[in-house]
Amino acid sequence: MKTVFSELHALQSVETEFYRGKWVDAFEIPRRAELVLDAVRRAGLGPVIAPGCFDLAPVLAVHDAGFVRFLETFRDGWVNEVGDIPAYPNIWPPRRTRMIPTVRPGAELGRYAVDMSSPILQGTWAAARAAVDCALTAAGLIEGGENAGFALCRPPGHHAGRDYFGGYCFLNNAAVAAQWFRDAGAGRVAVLDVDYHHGNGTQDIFYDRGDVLTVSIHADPIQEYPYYIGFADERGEGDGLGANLNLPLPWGSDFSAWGGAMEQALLRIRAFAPERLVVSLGVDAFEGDPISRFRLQGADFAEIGRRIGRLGLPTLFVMEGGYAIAAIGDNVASVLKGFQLA
Ligand code: 6XA
Ligand code: ZN
Repeated sequence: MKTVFSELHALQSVETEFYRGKWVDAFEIPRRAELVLDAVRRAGLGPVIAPGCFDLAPVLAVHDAGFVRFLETFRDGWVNEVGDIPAYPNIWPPRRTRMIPTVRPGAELGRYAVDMSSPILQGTWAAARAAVDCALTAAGLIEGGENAGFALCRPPGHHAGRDYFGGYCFLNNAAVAAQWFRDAGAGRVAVLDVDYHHGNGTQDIFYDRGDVLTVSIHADPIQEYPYYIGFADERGEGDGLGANLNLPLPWGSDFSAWGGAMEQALLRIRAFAPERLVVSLGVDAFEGDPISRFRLQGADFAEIGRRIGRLGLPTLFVMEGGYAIAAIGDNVASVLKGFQLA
């Protein structure tokens, strides 16, 4: 399987992040992607290629045009007003506001941000676009007949919704690719999100759609980010009723619980009979992850890959979270090798 990787990911880089009331060393750092790249090379997964350049049409097929324009143009106004510094929101519109546009970058930032974990930097837009390009390039390989591809996306994407960003995510790489598969002719597409955190943005984007099944195995939102969304009774709405499956698990869950949830996920995916599968591949369910509280072991990741491989579907893996620096590479490579050997 080919890996699609862009050096431009490194443009999204901060030293610190606000975590549990303090500024601490950042978890979502460029080194993560470099370590994953090293590991897939060491594992002999296949060639590593650079992404092609896509226009904004596939992004606009899942994201709000005003939001995309904001991400693209925000920095000019911000730098002009406050200088060339990372942009963190410090105000958010309350419920029931009329959302009337303002002329101030800081106010627009709060309109679209859901938290403080995704500062907009000078290079954020280029990095986020390159990540989407990686996802679309890997999707294109599958459209061209390959059975799988790995988009080594950074920044990640699954917390980005139609018109909001947060949780280190700006554009929803997996959702853009899933929609692109639909537009390329796939009748049904499934997204399986194995990241420790609920894929709230992906769920939200496809919530009223019956043609894209969204399935997520994640920490219970009553205890864990992104909170507020990701509960088991969220099943989709309208045409999408039944096409969203959430499998929340409590803190401390190991593979006996996680693997059981995965069986339910796979049953649902099989029943849906998609023509393409997109896997939001976070490896932060690992026991050693510094911001997560599941207990998956290294060997469990190979088993995850094998089980996905046994679906026998053309599969696009899209990188999401995972912050255990010493293990992120091996854990990602294990999933992909497990898939290949299934
Ligand atoms: C924000 C936590 C963001 C979670 C990032 C992640 N403090 N999402 O790994 O999958
Ligand atoms: Zn995560």
